[in-house]
Amino acid sequence: MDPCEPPFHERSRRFAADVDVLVVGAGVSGIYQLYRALEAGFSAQLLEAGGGVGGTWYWNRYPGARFDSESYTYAYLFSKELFEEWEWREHFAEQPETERYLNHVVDRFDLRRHIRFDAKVTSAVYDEPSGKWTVLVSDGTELRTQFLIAATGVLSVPYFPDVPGREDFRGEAYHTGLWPATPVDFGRKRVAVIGTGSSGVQLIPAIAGEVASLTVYQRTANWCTPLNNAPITPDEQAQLRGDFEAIRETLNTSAHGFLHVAHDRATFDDSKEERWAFFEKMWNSPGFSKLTSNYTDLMLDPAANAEFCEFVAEKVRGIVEDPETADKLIPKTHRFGEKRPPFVTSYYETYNHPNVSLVDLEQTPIVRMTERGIETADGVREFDIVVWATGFDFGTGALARMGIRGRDGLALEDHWADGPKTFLGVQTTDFPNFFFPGGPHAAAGNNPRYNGDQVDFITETLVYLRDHGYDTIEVDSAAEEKWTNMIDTAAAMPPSFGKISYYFGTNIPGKPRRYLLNSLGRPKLFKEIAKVRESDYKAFKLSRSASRDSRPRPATAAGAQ
Ligand code: NA7
Repeated sequence: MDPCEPPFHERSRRFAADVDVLVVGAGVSGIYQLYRALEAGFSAQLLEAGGGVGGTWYWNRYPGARFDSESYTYAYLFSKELFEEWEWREHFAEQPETERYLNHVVDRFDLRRHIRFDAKVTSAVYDEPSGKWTVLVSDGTELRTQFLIAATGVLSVPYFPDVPGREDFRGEAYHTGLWPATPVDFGRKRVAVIGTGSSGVQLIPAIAGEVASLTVYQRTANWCTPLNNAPITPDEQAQLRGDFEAIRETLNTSAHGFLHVAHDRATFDDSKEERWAFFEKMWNSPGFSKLTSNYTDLMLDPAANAEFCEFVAEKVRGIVEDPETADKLIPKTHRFGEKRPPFVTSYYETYNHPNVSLVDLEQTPIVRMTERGIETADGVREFDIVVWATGFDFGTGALARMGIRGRDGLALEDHWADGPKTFLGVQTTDFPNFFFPGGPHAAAGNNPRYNGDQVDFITETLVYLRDHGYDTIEVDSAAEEKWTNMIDTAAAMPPSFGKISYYFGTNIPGKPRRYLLNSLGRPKLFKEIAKVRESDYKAFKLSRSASRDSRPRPATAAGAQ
């Protein structure tokens, strides 16, 4: 069936709203949600704040930005034809290729006419009598929708640290997450990069060859390991096409959403010599396989993790010629995988360039920005360009800034003042008919895979409501409490990310320290979704708002454990 026919304005307005489904955000999840809603026969529209599709892959267009999940594992799997016709050039595609791909998808499935660009949602208010949402857009327009689906992403609100004098700097200043469409001219410029997370360490080697000087301001060293990117050969392309069904099956069922094969041995099953040989294999393996295919106890046994860290530290010392710089680049305060590990291409090698230097902010913290540069405890350095690679308000940042108001005008940001409360990372109490796939609490791993699971579940839920004559859905508070408690409890146990990671909101001053992923991951998500199905949505209150003779069903939390 063509998912886009007939267009939404020709459909029956079965919920007497402007649209049945309003999606916010044209990133990977939002595009998929739009596709699925249309395919299921709902009228749907998508609002996007940016001028084009892509979400993360629209805003993060800094030099060096690329996937660190394999391209074909990150891409959509809903269409065999799409999978077969799009040939990714590299195992880990660069941002322009991904942006092209997402534009291709939107045009291939005729979705563009359902998308409004430069349309930032400024408020979304639930209207209790009608059971619909009223959404205000930055251009002054107003829309009414039966179901509001915020696919606004977890890494979509860039974070600028509150450095005194930040606005005083007179040179060019950029954030990696808000990169301009016009290429930045780094040629022969004195450049500072602040931040050495995944974005900073991708950008740094990509511009080092162009600049007059590059000064990297590092607050915390990271355990960077090679991405090991390569072009996809014609033989590999043919194999990918041939293996589509098997690839889809693996990606749709695996815990982390990767194709990597898990190892079957623990660290100390092997002698040191065998371990080092295995770690060498890991060092040369693609992207996240250092986490997913490493020794089984890597994230469970600190002594095992320390072995891998020792191996990586040896590698850094072997690559970086200046021992003092090498030492600064080796993390001292956290283990591998305790923070989100970046995957790099020639990152450590960059510090061997004579025009590249590293400032360790642990030793010499930033005091302030001046008109001409950056002042640390060590004095002022002058720059033409400063790049803030300082991260994002992860997980809840966008949702908390959209002016979302649920029952009785309750602000989502107040409802979540102590951290998000969700069920399956898709709904929260007091916000009926509101969903947020790709937000907090879903799972962990290859992001589009588990966000796609949520989109599939939401679409299935909307169809269930339609088929059973309901038009209002709200998660039961007991189900939400159980899911949220499960997230918090599991987060305190290995192999969860550490409390120092931004997955706990730690990078944002004043943000509650609550886990924003789900460390029990996709297996738990799948299990609970199955329970919802089997129990006929017992974890939700379903009602008919048309006549407002709301008949909430008995509230139970059978869907949550
Ligand atoms: P990250 O991973 O949050 O990295 C942000 C970096 O900015 C990190 O090195 C921070 O140091 C640094 N930072 C933050 N605040 C400051 C201040 N005040 N001074 C100096 N340095 C600071 O964001 P990315 O954009 O790199 O990556 C985000 C995700 O995008 C990534 O995980 C992938 O999923 C894609 P810190 O470590 O906090 O000391």
